[in-house]
Amino acid sequence: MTNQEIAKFLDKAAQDAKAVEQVSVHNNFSLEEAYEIQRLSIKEREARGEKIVGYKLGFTSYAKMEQMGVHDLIWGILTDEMTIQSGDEVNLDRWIHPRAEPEIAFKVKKDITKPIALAEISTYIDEMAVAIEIIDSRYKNFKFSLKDVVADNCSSTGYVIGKWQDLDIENIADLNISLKINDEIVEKGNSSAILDNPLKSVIELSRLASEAGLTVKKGQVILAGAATAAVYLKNNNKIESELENFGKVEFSVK
Ligand code: OOG
Ligand code: MG
Repeated sequence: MTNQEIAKFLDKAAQDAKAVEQVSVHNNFSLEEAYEIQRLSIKEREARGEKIVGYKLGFTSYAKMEQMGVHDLIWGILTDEMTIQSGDEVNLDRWIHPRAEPEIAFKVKKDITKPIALAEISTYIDEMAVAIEIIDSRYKNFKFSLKDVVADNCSSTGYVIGKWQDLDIENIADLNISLKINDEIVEKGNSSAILDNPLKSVIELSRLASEAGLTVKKGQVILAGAATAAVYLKNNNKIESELENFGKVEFSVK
């Protein structure tokens, strides 16, 4: 398949909620091309009217790297179609084998057009919130190589964001975060697990986006990557994430 064909193939797998074979098994493509495939798959979404609303980083914590067996930082694109409102109930059938993970979200205050340094973060980021990311690999058994997961837009499929609050630079690198399913804690971690400081995810994104010639725009959202492993969702689950000092966010599945 050409890169364009692979992009359409993965886009269709997502739309049909049907797992497919890892595309790298029968197709030879580089990591750079995997990102091109990712962008082409987003173009399919844009052609259907979806809008890019932000970016996500993946494998920014050891817990996630170990769970999935991929040890390189990755980045993907979020569209408005993936947004789930806080408190919503959604149907589990829209996904293949969804997992949830607790995340920290940042809001972009000023266009990021170049690699930025941690010291200038407050120029570019002014708000943060607790979030939940729903990931749903399009690959059978949720198994993939680095190139496969990148081509598949890093398993992106949904996210829920809590109340936006002022960025707390002072404490951001030491906040407890947890994931609860039906009121029971299933994952517990600390924000330090995310690259020692989740703001470093923004720094990494600024570098990667600028290498790719992309601007991370004012108002867009950045998910820093999960601090803990992800958990499979089942029917009638209420999923809640709590971030120390920043409250909770929840949604549920039928
Ligand atoms: C890939 C996405 C990783 C994170 O927060 O580390 C990710 C996956 O685990 O399927 O979103
Ligand atoms: Mg994630």
